[in-house]
Order: sequence, then C-alpha cells, then structure tokens
Amino acid sequence: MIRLYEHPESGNSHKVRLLLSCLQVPYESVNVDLLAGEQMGDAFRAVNPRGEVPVLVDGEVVLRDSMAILVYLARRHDPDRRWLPADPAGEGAVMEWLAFAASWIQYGVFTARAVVAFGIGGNGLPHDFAVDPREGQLRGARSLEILETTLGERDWLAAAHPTIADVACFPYVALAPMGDVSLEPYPAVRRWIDRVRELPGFLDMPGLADPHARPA
Ligand SMILES: N[C@@H](CCC(=O)N[C@@H](CS)C(=O)NCC(=O)O)C(=O)O
Repeated sequence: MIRLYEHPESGNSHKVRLLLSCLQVPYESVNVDLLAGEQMGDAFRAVNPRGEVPVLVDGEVVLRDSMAILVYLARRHDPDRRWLPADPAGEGAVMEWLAFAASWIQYGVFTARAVVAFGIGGNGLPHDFAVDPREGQLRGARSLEILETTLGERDWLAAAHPTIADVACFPYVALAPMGDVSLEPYPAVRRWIDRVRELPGFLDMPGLADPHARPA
C-alpha cells in the first residue's frame, strides 16, 4: 500500500491527500511532527534528506515533492487522463500551474503563512532564522492578482474541468488569510475556492474553515 509521510497542517501534504481522496486511492499515513522538529532527525532524513513533507513511497518508488507526487498519482491512478491531460498542450498547461504553485505560491502566500502563523521561514531555513513576512505577502498578493485574472475568464486553471493544477494551487491560496493576505479583493479566486470545496472527495484541513485560527 502507498505510504504518505505528511503533517495535518502542511498544505503541500494536503494537495496529495486531496488527490488521493478524489481518486479514491487508499494509503497509509505517517505523521511527521514538523512542530517538534522530527523532519530534522536522522530517521526522517534517511527518507528525505531535504527534511520536508510530503514524501510518497509506493513499492520501489520514492517521491519527495508534492508536484512530483501529483503527477505520479494522476498518471498511475487516473486512466481517463482527466487530472493530467495526455495531449502535449494540455499537459503543458497543467505544468505551467504546477510551476506557479512551486514558485509564486510557495514563496508568496505559503511563506507569509509560515512566518505569521507558525513563526518560521520555511523553505529549508532554520526555524530560528527571522524572516520578514512582507516579501511573502507582496508576492502572495501579486500571485492572487494573476489567479484573479485567469479565473475571471474560466472556472478551472488549466482545462475545462479540474486538474492537478487546481489541486496544487488550492491549499495555500485558500489559507492565505492565515498569513494576513486577504482574499477579499479577489472574487473570482473565492468562487474557485468554493468550486474546489464542492469536488467529490474534497477534504478539509485545519485553517480552511477558519483561516484566522492559529495553531495552539
Ligand atoms: N517543494 C516541496 C516543499 C515541501 C514543503 O515546503 N514542506 C514543508 C511543509 S508544507 C516542510 O516539510 N517543512 C519543514 C520545515 O520547515 O522544517 C513540495 O512541494 O513538496
């Protein structure tokens, strides 16, 4: 059975949980206690030298990045090729948004949330390294503007139906208010969040229902 190393408050883990749920793929969850620093220990570093979740282990396959895992699961468990289209233009359109999630979103709203709500910089920085949240907030607001323009013209990011592009961008965009980045100015983004929430198989995560909640 697939094993997923994850954490409940990790949006990058949530992308994977969400796709596994939508595809109805069973898996075994291994909780890595990020807040206690378990990701820095030798046991987890043997699984992922980068000290990050999520990590997916499926037999001989070990993948240490949420985007790589989404691509793998879509190819392995979606024979209809809806979550990751097989035609070159369709696949390219999805990859464009996976790259956006790994850059603009990760270094924008992800970082703002990490600093404001968890007091860490994330992205491989030591947890006692002080990071100014404004950089993530500025980049976050800019990425929401980009999404607003796109989602003002269509319902889903990369196709006429949901794909892993939507799954990859969803968690940290929906959780942006945890990093003091407001979603109020972006009505098309908010309507898209509501559409994702209505997907069969949608899963909640801490902070989605009340993004202003702070971890204890
Ligand atoms: N590029 C990676 C980033 C993963 C990542 O940022 N993981 C965070 C949790 S969401 C983590 O494990 N951080 C550990 C730490 O900050 O010490 C991916 O997309 O999976």
